[in-house]
Amino acid sequence: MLPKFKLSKPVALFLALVAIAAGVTIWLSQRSPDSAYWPPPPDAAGPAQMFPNPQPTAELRVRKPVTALSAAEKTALVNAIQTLQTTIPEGSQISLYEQFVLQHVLTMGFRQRLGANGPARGNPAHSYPAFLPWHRQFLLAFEQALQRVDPSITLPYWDWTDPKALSVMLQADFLGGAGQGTSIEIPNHGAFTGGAVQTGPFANWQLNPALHFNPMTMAPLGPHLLRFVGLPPFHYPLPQAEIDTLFETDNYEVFNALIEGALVPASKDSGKDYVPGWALHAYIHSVIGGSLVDWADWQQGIAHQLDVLGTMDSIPCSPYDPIFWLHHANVDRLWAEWQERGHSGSNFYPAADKPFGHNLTDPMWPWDGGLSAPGRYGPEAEGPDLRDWLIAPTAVVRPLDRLDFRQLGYTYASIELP
Ligand SMILES: [Cu+2]
Repeated sequence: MLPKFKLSKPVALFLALVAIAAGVTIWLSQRSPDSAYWPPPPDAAGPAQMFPNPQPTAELRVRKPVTALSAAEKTALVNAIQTLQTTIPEGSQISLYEQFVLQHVLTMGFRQRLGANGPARGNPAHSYPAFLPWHRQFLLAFEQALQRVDPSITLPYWDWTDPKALSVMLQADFLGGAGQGTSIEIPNHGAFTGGAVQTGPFANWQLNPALHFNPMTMAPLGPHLLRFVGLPPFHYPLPQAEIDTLFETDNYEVFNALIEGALVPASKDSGKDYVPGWALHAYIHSVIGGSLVDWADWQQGIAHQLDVLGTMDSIPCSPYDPIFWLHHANVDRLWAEWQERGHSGSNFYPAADKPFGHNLTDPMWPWDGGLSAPGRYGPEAEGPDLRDWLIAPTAVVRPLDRLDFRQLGYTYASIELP
């Protein structure tokens, strides 16, 4: 039999308050800091569903800076590139790697006088709004081709402001050295050297002459990968301040033109916001490829190209140099960062009134299901018709489909994970 206690009213009240306080403390200690999910919904089956934390980035591949690659990662990337370059698919005249070069070359074939067919207008990949989504798709398709060789591969990116990144890429055990064997006289600057890449894994590539030419003269650039690294006026690295100007605009078309490099911020006294220029993406193509400029014009701030020297300086043929992919991964990264800073989604892409192929829901050649076809474009009129070599991709891709990079399964190391 239990003994009987008789509590006075104040003591009973005190004990009741202590009990409530203890209960509240225990309850508070057990609940998630994310109170939006408390209490659990009635149909929640267990703790996993009570505090959903999907971590959408957990399974994303992370594209890293080139300086962060291990020796094994560099070797895997080089080996996969070599496999694409030495594999000639059934029914193709050229390698898997060269199919990518060919797609890029044929984007130049949409000038009306060349006999293009279909609704596509302008260059599907350059000089217009689809520059960014077109190259995002191009890189993704290339990365997927590499992954079919080696599933561990993720494309690295070249941060143009990192002084170490260029020398890391140009090692003989990675992407090979700067070119050698050709002396170039630069007015007021003296003699510089460039030419065929003679060290590293791509030194004995035999480039297809129909896919390696000077787009200003249409003359062949020869059978070797050509580099003319750091020839004046193209200095490396780029100042961070130049990158910062990209993030000052909220306008997609301005951002796209700035990063492509055909537009630069104007000087304060000019009365304009932006003027034609040669910067960022276009400039870096010339840091590797070299380019002869008119010096008198250059000193006036006028970009006037006199001649193309190396592979990366030939915009149509530039994907032949494997550095292209690391360079364009950085273009894509900077767009991704701009999107992250309040410019994500289709409100930040033109919906209409652009040349066909550049509006939000226009299919982008060559991922347009055969809607458009380029005209004849290539180094020699009597040479092969490059259109006959193309194995057209079957996917249909619009700018809208390439705005959300995470949906494509990747992110960048420089983008803070949410
Ligand atoms: Cu391009």
